[in-house]
Amino acid sequence: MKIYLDGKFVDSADAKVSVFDHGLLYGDGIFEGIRLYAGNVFRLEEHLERLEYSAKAILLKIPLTRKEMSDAVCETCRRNNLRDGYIRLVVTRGVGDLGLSPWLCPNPSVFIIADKIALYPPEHYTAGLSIVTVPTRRNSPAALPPTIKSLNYLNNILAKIEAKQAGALEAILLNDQGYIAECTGDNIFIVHKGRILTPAASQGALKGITRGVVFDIAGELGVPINEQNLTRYDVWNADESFLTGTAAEVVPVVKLDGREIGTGKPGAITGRVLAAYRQRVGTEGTKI
Ligand code: PXG
Repeated sequence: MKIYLDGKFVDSADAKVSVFDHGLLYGDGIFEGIRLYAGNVFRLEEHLERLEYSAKAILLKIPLTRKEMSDAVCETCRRNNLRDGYIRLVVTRGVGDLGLSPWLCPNPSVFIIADKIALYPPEHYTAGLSIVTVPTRRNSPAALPPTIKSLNYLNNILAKIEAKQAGALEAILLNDQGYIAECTGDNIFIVHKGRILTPAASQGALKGITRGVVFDIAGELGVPINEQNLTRYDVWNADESFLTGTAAEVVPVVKLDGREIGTGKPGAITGRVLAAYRQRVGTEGTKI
């Protein structure tokens, strides 16, 4: 496998970053997880825009222009003869002496991994997920804005551990006010009386690219969609629920905290959204 690392393509065995990289020492950096479908990178411009917004928020200067970054992503896919896969784009603060200050690091580091994707088992989509609410709260936007896709994922990892310990594959994290924020690596939606509802990003969610596509799809399908504060009670009493993310795409949720959602089977609107999503990923995108 060939990895893009600071302007060069190197073998994965040689794709190494320093122990002095502040991305490793302090989680000081940002990333994107992107999908390649049939030789087309899905929503590449939106991912690169979000990367730039994350960089701005942490005062990190990405050493590549948008066009150079886009070319580097496509070239990494081509060098690996990849047609379908997963692209991990990371920008770290770079190498610097010990100490929190980003000014210790003159050169941010950029690397891009393009690999095969381990797809979720099909039964997740046919049977739906059973998930739980976990005690760990989502980072407060006033402390570490969840809209920054940063290398600090410990908040999400703690929630993932709690989900696993409770025998579930995924966790809902509440925000510091007790409203639903998101899951560990996915946004959450419910369907109630024919409307699709999801928490606003200001409630502690990442502005997911897949989430944005669901807004487009809902418009196209003529299903009303709104951002709204949601509680666990709202999910328990929803007709349907689903999660969205680059890796998971659109996955039905059929149980939360031991309460069946709707019929306890993946819902009809969820099915239509998933079908429309799969149609889009097969036809849109930036040709590598
Ligand atoms: N919330 C969080 C906290 C995420 O990390 C999403 C929502 C969904 O966003 P997108 O833009 O993907 O619709 C994410 C996405 C990985 C991986 O390798 C993580 C994500 C996406 C792809 C891969 O862990 N997180």
